[in-house]
Amino acid sequence: MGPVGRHLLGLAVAGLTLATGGVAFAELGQPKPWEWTLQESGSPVMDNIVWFHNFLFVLITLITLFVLALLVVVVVKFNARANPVPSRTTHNTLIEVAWTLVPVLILVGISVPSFRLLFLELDVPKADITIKATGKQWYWSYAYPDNGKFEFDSLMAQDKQPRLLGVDNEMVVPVNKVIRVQVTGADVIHAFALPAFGVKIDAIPGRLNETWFKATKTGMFYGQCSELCGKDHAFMPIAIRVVNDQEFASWVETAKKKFASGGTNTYASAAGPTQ
Ligand SMILES: [Cu+2]
Repeated sequence: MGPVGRHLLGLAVAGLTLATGGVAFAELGQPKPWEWTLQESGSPVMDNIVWFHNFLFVLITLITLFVLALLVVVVVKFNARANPVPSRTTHNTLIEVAWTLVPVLILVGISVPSFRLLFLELDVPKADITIKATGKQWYWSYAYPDNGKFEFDSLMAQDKQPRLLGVDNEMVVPVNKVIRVQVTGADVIHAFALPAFGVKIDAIPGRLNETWFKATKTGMFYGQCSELCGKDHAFMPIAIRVVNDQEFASWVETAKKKFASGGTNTYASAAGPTQ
């Protein structure tokens, strides 16, 4: 076998390994090897984002094909050989009205679902549970103000899979409940992002941003800090475990005890140093 053949064989083996690896690790709520689509949706907001993405994709494809067709017509019909005496036309009212009106109508057609989606993301519906997520250099803290006022830190765990996404303490939420997430930063600007829920919002010191999600499937969902925040920005993943109501209730009981001493901030400082 020549060097080219060996090269091709190597590529085939690598491809096969990646393909089987992809199948082995193909799980919900996390990126997959060679993924070229959006992550599978796990919330109503993400369903809408996927729809909007597909809608725009069809639209831009049609527009691009239309412009390409016009270009081809110009190249074929109006080149110097085919059309030696060019027209000296400079104005055409009908065409000018059309090429102004049609793009306006297309943009209005885009803006309607676009604004609907923006409001869906940022108008928080009546929440079942509120969780406060605080971005810190370089980890997240999650507080549960209406479930026993505990707070805990969530740090990347080197020994956990998926690599760079597993954490020691996951955020735990019940399935099919509206979770309001209040997001802030303790030191610099971070961003709380979870692709499968269609959530991405800045965590800004001194400001409380709000977003929400309703997980429609149980399982693990992963995201990452999405605002460059310092040297370990790449190592502060967001891991959310979606469970059923009973599991959530029993987790809350365990968490109340486990995290009684608190995370690093919210309640500790509010309660004073004696607590
Ligand atoms: Cu960051």
